[in-house]
Amino acid sequence: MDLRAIAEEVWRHQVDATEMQKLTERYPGLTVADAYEIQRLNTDRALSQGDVLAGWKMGLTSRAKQVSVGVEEPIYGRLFRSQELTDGELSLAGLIHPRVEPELAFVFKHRLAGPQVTARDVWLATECVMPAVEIIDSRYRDFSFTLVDVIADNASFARFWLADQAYSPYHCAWDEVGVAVRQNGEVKQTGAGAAVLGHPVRAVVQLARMLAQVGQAVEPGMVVLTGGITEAIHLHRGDEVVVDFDGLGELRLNIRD
Ligand code: 0L1
Ligand code: MG
Repeated sequence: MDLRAIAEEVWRHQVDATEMQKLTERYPGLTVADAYEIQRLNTDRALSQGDVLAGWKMGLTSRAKQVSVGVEEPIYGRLFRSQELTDGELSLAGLIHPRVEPELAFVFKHRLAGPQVTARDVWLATECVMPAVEIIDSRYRDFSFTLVDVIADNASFARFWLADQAYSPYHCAWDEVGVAVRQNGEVKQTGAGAAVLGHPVRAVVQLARMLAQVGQAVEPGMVVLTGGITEAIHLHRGDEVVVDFDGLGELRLNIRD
C-alpha cells in the first residue's frame, strides 16, 4: 500500500474541506500503525509549508465515544498553530460539518516523555491548565469512520481555542469541574472533567506513553487537549455557543460564514 498516496488524498480533503469515503472501505488492510504513519506524513507536509506543531490532542477519551467507535483505548492527533483560534469568531470556511466540544488543556513547561510516565510526572511538567474548546470535523462522509480511518484523519481535529485565563495545575480538582454547553441560549450538554478517563490527567499520562512508543514526546510550550468533557454538538451558521466552565469562566463562540 502506498501510504504517501493515501496521505496525499487525506490532505486534499482536509485542505479542500470535502467529504471522502472511508479509507478502510478501499484499503481494508490498513492498520492502526499505518494510520498513524499517514497522520505523521501529513504533519511533515504541514511543517514543510511553514505550520508549527502546537501540541497534541487526545480523542475517544469518554466511554461513550469509545463504544460508538468500538474501541477500548483513546487515540491521539496533532494540533497546528494555523488552526488555533485567537477569539470566538469561528468561520465555517474550510469546515465540512463541524462540532464543538469542551475540553481542559494542559500547557507544558518541561518535556514529558517515556513509557513509564505517571500522573506525578505530568503535574511536575505542567505550567498551567486552561479551559478550552475543540472544533472537530471529520473528513468522512456523515462523520462515519472506523478507528483506523479517524486516526489517519488526525483524530478529526479542526480548530482549537484556549481561554484567556490560565490556572495553576493545583487550582482545583479537575475531575470535578462542571461544564455546561449552551447553544443559542439552550443548555445542550453538561458534564464534568471526570468524563475524561476518570480524570483529565490520565489522558496526558496515556498520551505520553503512546508517544513514547513512536519516539515522540510532549515538548515544553506544547498544549495538550485532554478530550471532550461532553458529547460534541453540531455547529450552524449564526449559532452562538457558550461553554461555561464552573467557576473558571466561559468561552463564547459565534459561528459565521
Ligand atoms: O476529540 C475527539 O474525541 C474526537 C476524536 C475522533 C472521534 C470523533 O470525531 O468524534
Ligand atoms: Mg476532542
